[in-house]
Amino acid sequence: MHIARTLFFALTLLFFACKTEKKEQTDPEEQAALPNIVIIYADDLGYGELGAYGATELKTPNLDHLANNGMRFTNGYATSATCTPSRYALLTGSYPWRNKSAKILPGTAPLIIDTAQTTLPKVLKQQGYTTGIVGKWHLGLGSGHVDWNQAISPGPNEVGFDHSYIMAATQDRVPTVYIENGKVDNLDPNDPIQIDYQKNFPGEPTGKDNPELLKMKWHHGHDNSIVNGISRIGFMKGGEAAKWVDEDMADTFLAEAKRFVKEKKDQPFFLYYALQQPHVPRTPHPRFVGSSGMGPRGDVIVEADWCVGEFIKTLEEEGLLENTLIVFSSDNGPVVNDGYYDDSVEKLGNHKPAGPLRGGKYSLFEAGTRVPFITYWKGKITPGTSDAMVSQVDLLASLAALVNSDATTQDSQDLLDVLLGKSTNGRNELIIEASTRTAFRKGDWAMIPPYDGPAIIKTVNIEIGNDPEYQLYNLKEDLGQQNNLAKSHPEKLAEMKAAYTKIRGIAEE
Ligand code: NG6
Ligand code: CA
Repeated sequence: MHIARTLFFALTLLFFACKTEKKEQTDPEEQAALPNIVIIYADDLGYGELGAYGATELKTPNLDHLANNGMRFTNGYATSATCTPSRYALLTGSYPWRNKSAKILPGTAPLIIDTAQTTLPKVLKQQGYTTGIVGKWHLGLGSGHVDWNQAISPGPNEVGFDHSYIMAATQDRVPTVYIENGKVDNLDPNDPIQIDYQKNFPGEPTGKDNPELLKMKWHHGHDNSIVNGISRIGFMKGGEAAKWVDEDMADTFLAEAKRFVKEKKDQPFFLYYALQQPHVPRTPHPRFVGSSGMGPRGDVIVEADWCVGEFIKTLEEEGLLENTLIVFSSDNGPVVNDGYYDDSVEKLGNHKPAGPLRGGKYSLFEAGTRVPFITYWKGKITPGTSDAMVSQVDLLASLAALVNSDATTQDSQDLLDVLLGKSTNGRNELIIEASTRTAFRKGDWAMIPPYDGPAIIKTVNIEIGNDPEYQLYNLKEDLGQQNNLAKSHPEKLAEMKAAYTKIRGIAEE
């Protein structure tokens, strides 16, 4: 009896405690004060690609508008020089090198975010936000073998997103279908999807064996299944009705992003709008073909810029622009030839995708991870340029602070005031990653530890930072990383090594 009464008392207390907590989180007045948050994330867009970042040959008026009327960061970083690890850090606030699975994933890879892990959408959801992702995922799906014909789980909806409309991996990897809330969109059950990354399905054409079927030829890799005249990475059979039309992808994602905003506008929302451009295969809608004079790579950047403009217009029409913080960035640096013959090299002209930086995608040099990084909030952010160092890994703690949550992680720093242009006190130091190698940025200095392997990936023509010796650069005097000061500045090198080792948790050599 006594136990029963105590239990009843305890349960009653718990009930009221939960109720009070819930009430606090969903107080309509507090909620009304919370701004919407949109992260627009490009795929492989380099530091020098936008007018606002010095591009003269490409026209990007909509992104320039955001940059020129918001904060334009000159030291804004993706955590990694490739996609999956950067996206992992963006959503989890955790450095990707802490997770061994955070490397470029095939379309069949299992989800690499633990469903118990803190994530940005979860943090925002806890504060009453409706959360959505539209666009590229590339963080794995399921927990082992995925049956694409059934509900696919866990995925974005299990790590904090209320709504998801995604491509599983990349535009150049199978499955080439959209997935809405764990279900392949437009799938005909009589034509089930089969995916294999090891071997082809008997009788199915491939880029390697059937070049006559291709409208865009592969240069390296990308010689497996053919979808819409483009051969991809991985083999796929079935799912004809569900296959995307590459040229419509930008419009499809834009329509979904707009739909999300229109449907969710009555409560604070978070939208992660992950554009597919200018990743390969570059397939501009016919409206944009020839728009840049630079071939498909330039054309899809113009297309992406247009999408951003249209999206902003929707926010404006819905009366949401003054109450929405927009963050724009890219998952890694630029690559011109990433595996298809698409005229990008031939028609590049004077355009410099990396701007003044050395390297590109896959590189430990600056162009691998230093990317356009813009925050825009009409009426709230005073336009300006900030040289403060900020990383995408900081968005979790910073946006948590914005919504009155104290959520944080080991690696994410609360740089909200920096992002809003109220402070120039950015990060002191940062680890950057490229294909499991890491390097270090502290103050004006960048250090790359010695790594074996080729200095250049020849197929993509990018210097990736490998060198048998330590490299040390003073970025203030030498942004293009031409003068290795490791030998002439032994004290600085020692200081950098010590600080790097402390965070990276590996023994100094
Ligand atoms: C590489 C692909 C490249 C691209 C990249 C992922 C080859 C030879 N290259 O392995 O084309 O798909 O993976 O890009 O297959 S990312 O932006 O998603 O990281
Ligand atoms: Ca990428």
